[in-house]
Amino acid sequence: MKIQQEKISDFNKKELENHKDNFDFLASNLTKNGHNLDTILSKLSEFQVAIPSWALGAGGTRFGRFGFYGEPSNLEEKIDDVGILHSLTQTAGAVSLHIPWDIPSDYAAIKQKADALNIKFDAVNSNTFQDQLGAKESYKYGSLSNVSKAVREQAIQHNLDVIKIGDKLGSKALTVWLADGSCFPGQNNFQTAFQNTQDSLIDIYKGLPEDWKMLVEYKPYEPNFYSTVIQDWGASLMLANGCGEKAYTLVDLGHHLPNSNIEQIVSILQLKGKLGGFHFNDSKYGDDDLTVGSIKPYALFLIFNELVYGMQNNPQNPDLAWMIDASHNVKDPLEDLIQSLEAIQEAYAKALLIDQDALREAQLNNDVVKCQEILQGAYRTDVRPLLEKARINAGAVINPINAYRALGVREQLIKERGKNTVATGL
Ligand code: PSV
Ligand code: MN
Repeated sequence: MKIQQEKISDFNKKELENHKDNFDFLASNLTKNGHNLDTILSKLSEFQVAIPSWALGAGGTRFGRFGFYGEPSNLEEKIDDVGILHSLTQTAGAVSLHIPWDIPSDYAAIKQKADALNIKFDAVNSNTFQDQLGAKESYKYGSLSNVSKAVREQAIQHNLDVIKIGDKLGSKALTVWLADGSCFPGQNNFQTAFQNTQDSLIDIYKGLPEDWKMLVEYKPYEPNFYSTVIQDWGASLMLANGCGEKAYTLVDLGHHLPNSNIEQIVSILQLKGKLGGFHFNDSKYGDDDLTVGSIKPYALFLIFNELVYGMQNNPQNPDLAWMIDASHNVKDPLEDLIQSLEAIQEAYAKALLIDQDALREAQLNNDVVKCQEILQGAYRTDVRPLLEKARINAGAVINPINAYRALGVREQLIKERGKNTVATGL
């Protein structure tokens, strides 16, 4: 299914008047306060977030999976779904593939499809957390960290193969997330596991094309529940530094112990030029992979405050690979992703409203109250009309969820694909 541009224009006509009233009110307030709306609007339009190929079907939990009708059953259909999201929002101009869930059978055809929908291939993700049918070695006791050289070699080779696949599609980064760790004290020698991981990552790093990055993702627990080899940003940064300048740390919002100060982690990594990628989601307890901004929108805003500061003040840090990493059991996955995209844009827009000079001055004067007023003033601004305007400018719809429902996208997908399709992924 492809959403025609005229359907978007028709839909916008109905909501334009309402949008205009809200936008004019906000625009006049922001302009009075010295904001340059054109700059903010163009930053919002430029901000593109990759959709992970595994979030387009219903996610499961270890207690079961409730499928969603009309799920994409192959890579072509997944790209179509990203195309739908991108037409409605114009903020989802990339897809992030997970290998081997999404190995293209026809590279030229997949590339052509993605090009036609204006979708780029962002970081490719390797998978050494599941055994593949027919694989010689098992990852039950780890992959890059395994005590067995044969297992490590298989996992290294998989990552090198993933790079080759990504290269054919135009990706420029490999994301490595390891489930490696231990479930019980004494099961692993921490130092051996870490050193094996470092050595394996170096071997993968040697296979990176010149213009590629390697992104090392950390996570404190799950599926291992006593220790994880790359448990936090410190471990990730050490491993990245041990590989070289093309290796970076990747922050996934759900991969922190409760109450971790993620904005501080993000800030310091940017200072050191070592923040390479970012996975968005939200959580109440652990790596819950809920819709971005659904639980802790203020925390997301504070993180964006640091990201914006870094983008403006840390030229030593490269452009980041942005991706949504969420998937769950109860919502229509496309509606969920639309909500996540909106929450990301909203947090970004609010962060762009922070008067950085005034904040700096208040910090230098130790005016703690003023600092809080500045941050919360920006956070309390209802920026939704700005997001709508950015979407109109980019040729997207004013209200993507309304449009998705009014256009009967899911119904159409069910008609085309049937009720019993299952997307590859978790
Ligand atoms: C692991 O929890 C993770 O965050 C990694 O990024 C994986 O690639 C992704 O989720 C899907 O399993
Ligand atoms: Mn992740």
